[in-house]
Amino acid sequence: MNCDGQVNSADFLFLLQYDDYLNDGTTPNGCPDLGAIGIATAADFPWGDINCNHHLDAIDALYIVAYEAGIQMPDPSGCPAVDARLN
Ligand SMILES: [Ca+2]
Repeated sequence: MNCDGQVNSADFLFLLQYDDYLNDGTTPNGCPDLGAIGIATAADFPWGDINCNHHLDAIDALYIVAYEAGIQMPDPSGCPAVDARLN
């Protein structure tokens, strides 16, 4: 999500802080900012919307920490995998 090529606690914390208004979703190094539309292959899902429900919230952060822990979360159809490379 922060375009460092890894799905890890940095992504989890960034999303959780965004959900708590502790950051504005601006990412480093030209990476799409949280909420940017038209980045993911699935149409109209905002960047960071891990579970493709059109909302950025703590549930998306949960998907990241679950991925790290090897826990399978519900996989909505048409939603890219947590670790999918999108561009
Ligand atoms: Ca979501």
